Amino acid sequence: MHEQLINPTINKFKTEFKSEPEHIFLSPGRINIIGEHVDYSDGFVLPAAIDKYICFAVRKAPQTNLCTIVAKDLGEDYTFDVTMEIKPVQQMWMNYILGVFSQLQKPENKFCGMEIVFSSTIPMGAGLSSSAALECGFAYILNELFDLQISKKDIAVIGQKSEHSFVGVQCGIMDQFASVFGKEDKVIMLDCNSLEHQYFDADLKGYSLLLFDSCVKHTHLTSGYNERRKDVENGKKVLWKNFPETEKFRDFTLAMLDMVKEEMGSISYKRCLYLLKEIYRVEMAAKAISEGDIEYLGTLLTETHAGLSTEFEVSCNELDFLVENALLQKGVLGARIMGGGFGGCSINLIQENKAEEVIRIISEKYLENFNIQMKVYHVKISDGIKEYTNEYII
Ligand code: GAF
Repeated sequence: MHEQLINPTINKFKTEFKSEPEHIFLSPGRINIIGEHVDYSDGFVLPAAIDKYICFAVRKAPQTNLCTIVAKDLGEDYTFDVTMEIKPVQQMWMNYILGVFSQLQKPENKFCGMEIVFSSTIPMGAGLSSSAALECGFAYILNELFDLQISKKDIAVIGQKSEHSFVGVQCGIMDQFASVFGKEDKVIMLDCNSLEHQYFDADLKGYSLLLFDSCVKHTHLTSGYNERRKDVENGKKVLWKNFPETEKFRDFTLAMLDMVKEEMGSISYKRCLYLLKEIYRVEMAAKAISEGDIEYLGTLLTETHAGLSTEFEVSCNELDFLVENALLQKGVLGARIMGGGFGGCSINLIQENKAEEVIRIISEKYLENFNIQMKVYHVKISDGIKEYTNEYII
């Protein structure tokens, strides 16, 4: 990590600002074992932070009101005045940051200038939540540098709101929560309604979770993510109109859903059907992990893929191909598209000693069919955002 990420970020800081950074922060991406699209529907999710990070090298610049942010990997930078009104800008990456700053720009928070360089090992557009790592990383930095006393939960919520208001993606809370609350070797079982959560040991008993990147890039602003959310909101309206006593979306039953099928229309019906089944699957998956029933966990992952592909309709040919072919291989217990969909990675539950063979076969087939070289990520479940305090090795 030093060679690849931390040292180059520090070196860039030195050349840009002719000084040493005062702090280094690491903000991780995430995987999600199961529970897709249910984070905006009172569902449960099972994500975990991973050892792919955005690294921020940071220095306060008290002599000025200017905050300069250098996006090393993009070769771009942006400067804003911390005392001026903040509005969305053309550079999309900067909106994740400005959306956070605008929420914290209050009379009681006294900011000064800052110098920041960031660089990342989280592939962009691969469904590993580089955007949540950026938003929450920046909120975390402000909290530390200016002693804002924001709770970890609020850091996640501020990150999510930044996406809603400055980026235009109506995302749920899962990605931000995982980036902030991740714990080494633990999976988070998060209730997206109350934000109560518990940690599970990520012991997969000789199996591992491998990510196959389809290299089909997507962004939730244009992918159909917001549209799916609208379909779901329409469905919810009909459900609550007919069953006003129901407290949470997850309390609706499939029988109730069937009773309002006509009124809801086929699209919203399919979306809600997927969601109610997925919420149940997550509870079953948490039970399977805690009981060590890895085979059943695999079955649930594969069922999720079928739901995402046919009911929620967020897959694509490339991902269906990766999943279907992975499932044909010995040692693969389950596979599915991971994250919001429309591209990005599949997550595969594979027997550790069969992994190399599966990778070889799937890579070859994928290249042959789509002329795309699939990428493979072996990820380790890791801690959430933190300041990196080891002595910097340059
Ligand atoms: C994206 C969103 F940002 C999350 O909130 C979540 O809805 C996910 O897609 C699908 O589970 O990553």
